[in-house]
Amino acid sequence: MFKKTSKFLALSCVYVAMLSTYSPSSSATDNVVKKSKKKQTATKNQQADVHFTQWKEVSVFITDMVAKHGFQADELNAMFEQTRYIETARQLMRPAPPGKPKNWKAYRARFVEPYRIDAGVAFWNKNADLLARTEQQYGIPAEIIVGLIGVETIYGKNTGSFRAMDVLTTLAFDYPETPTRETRMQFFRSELENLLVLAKESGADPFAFKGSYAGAIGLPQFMPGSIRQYAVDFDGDGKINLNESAADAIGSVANYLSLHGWKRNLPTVFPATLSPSDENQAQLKTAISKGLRATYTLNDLKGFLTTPSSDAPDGILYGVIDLQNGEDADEYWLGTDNFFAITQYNRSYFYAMSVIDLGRVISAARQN
Ligand SMILES: [Ca+2]
Repeated sequence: MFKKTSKFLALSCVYVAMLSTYSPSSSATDNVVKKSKKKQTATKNQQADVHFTQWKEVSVFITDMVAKHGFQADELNAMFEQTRYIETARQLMRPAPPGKPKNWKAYRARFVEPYRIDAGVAFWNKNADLLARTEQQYGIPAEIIVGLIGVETIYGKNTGSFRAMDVLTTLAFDYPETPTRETRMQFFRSELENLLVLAKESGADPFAFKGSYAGAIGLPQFMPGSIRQYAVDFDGDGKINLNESAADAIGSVANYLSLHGWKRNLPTVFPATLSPSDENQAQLKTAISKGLRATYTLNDLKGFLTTPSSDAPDGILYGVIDLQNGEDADEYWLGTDNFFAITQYNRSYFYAMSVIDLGRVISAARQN
């Protein structure tokens, strides 16, 4: 996994979610994907006249894969001969034009809404035993897993129907002209490599992996590299299937969070209040620039940022979360290591807060 500490990325919303496929998930942009589905048909999606096997960089890649992983060159050539160029994937990777100021309330409303809440209650009820077992084994509360899979794909209703092989190849060798083009192509080449190795290791057809325009696969939208590193066969059928097995998706999300710093029995966030003054603004700026990490004790923050919540424990570290609300005042929270574990899934405060809020609301709805 790549790690970025840019404050700009940390304070992200839709725009940044589109850019940040360094995390396993690249799908919090589901509105964008939906839009593209409406506009694009299968035939418009591809350029039939593109033959990847004629591209020099693809030949080099094939040679590398043969040397590194023992693939047969003719087998890979045959695969890339069948691989389609996906113009949509390329278009969706272009940076969005500068828009309105970031707005947490507007972002939240897209995810914490009746359709997703109802689907979440149904998913939780259907998988209640499994979620309880997961909580016991990994220490991740059911509401976090339910919130996360809901934000990602509405419990599998919105996983994307692109062949990962097609979109990863397109983005690995023809990423749009952006300042980060080289890094991004490296990233997608590495994910393409992971997809090929994953398919080989699991005896699967690489074209069978379906997902988002960025190659994120299944209910939890894992990139192929994350599947290899973090996914688990939680239903014990001998295969990892993130597209069809809710159990595998649930177990894999739990395993991912657990290996990214999740701590059992630790809450995620506490509301915070900023005492307004210029000096506090400066301190706040410094605190936010620490990136997606918890580095402050409550005592360090005393004087400029306080939490009215009496159950915020002493003796642990917090990070400062600043949620911009368009023209309205920013909202502040203190995040624990568990909040930042969620940002390892998708590097966005808005994303992590949506996961937490959706899970919380679904949990409350189940009680009624
Ligand atoms: Ca399985």
